Amino acid sequence: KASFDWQDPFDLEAQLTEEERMVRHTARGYAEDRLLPRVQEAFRHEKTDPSIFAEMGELGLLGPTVSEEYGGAGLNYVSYGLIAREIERIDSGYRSMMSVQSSLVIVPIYTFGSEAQKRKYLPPLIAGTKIGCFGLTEPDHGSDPGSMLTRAKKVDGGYLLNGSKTWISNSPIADIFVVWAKTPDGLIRGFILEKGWKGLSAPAIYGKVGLRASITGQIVMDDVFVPEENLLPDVTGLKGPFTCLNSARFGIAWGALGAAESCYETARQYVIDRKQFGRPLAANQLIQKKLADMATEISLGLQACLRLGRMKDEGNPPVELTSIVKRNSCGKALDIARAARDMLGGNGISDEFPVARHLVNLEVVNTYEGTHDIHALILGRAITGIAAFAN
Ligand code: TGC
Ligand code: FAD
Repeated sequence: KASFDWQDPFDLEAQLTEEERMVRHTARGYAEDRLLPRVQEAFRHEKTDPSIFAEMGELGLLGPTVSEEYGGAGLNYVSYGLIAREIERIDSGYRSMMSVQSSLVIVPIYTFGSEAQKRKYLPPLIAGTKIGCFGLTEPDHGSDPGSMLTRAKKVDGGYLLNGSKTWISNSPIADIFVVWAKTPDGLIRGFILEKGWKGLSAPAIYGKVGLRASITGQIVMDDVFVPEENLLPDVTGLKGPFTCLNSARFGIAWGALGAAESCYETARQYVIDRKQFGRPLAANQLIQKKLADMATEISLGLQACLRLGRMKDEGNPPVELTSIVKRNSCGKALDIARAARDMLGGNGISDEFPVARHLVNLEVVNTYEGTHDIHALILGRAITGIAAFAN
């Protein structure tokens, strides 16, 4: 009889290529050796270490799908997902820093930028010597970015940008800002702004109860002049930001399950070691059911992520598949983190164990890049042909 591997029931490892296994190995080594030792302090004191970007860049973990011509590693989407899973196994905040840089800043410049923009901005972003952020959400427009108020007025030689973006990962430490704004014809366009430009500021938002290792802020634009050459030339409309989100949401789907794996493994070891009523907690049926549910959801979820990754590497799958995996992974990971927290009893509240940190992080991950319910509505529209969120 074949033996059951509680960490990898469907043998995901065997479904990876040699190159993908090497990428996963590199990402896991970095995450365990360099990120794990500093996460507790970073989370406790809400401190983001910007040197993480250059460390990741050196290992080829940023913008991994970009071609070598611009400094990328030319890897496939499955590799990108595997990186996200390993980084988020340590902390969602670190994955957030990585995925904003890779999917939300590098992807739009690579996909919609001019040749000059690609040559200027991609190499330092991929090396991690420059940090990027992505401004779509506004104080009054989150789930409905199409109603954004940020405006780009045409002036001689470029545009004047006015407006504010909020809840922007990396913005207080960013060198490069990809900002989405409406031009007078009502079309959404993408602009590349640089730190230090007149009228541009990025104050931090403190006091987050989750994702504390990743800094978040606003982007405030007061008559910021953006030269014509910093307009992304090759896209108009919401297709621009949503194309970036397709990539980032795919990474989150893998990443959230990495956090869930950390919770599952921690809870399993804890209930084997901890004795109550004279025997290990793991001997109780209620405890075993929780572990069985965790193993089931993680392994099924990873298979779906892998399938979507293969589809993305082969072509252009329907965007709704990304909603399925983003929503499923985040919702299930959150349930798993809650159950793991409970199984650790009082110790589950301590940050000596990672589960409570994963739990509050996953509350954020379940909300950003399209909330759990917004992804249900995207799917509902595709299933029924009726948009529940339309006016
Ligand atoms: P809708 O009518 O659906 O679409 C408008 C236009 O966009 C096109 N489109 C897409 N294109 C590519 N990929 C996709 N996934 C696309 N979805 C839509 C669509 O074809 C259409 O094009 P056209 O040419 O016909 O105009 O637009 P809507 O306004 O009705 O959309 C509603 C909804 C709910 C789908 C959408 O607005 C939505 O997804 N809302 C969620 C907002 C969101 O995800 N924000 C994320 C902000 S960034 C972030 O959170 C980063 S956190 C990162 C981190 O720290 O890790
Ligand atoms: P709202 O849109 O106000 O939604 C509130 C609630 O109402 C949700 O439960 C939602 O599901 C529900 N809801 C909304 N509309 C409907 C509807 N039609 N039907 C039923 N229910 C509905 N944004 C960026 O642009 N860049 C970033 O880098 C970034 N990083 C972030 C980092 C953090 C830590 C956080 C917390 C957020 C970040 N965001 C970022 C913003 C994030 O994408 C938004 O918070 C998210 O899209 C939800 O928008 P909202 O907060 O305005 O909530």
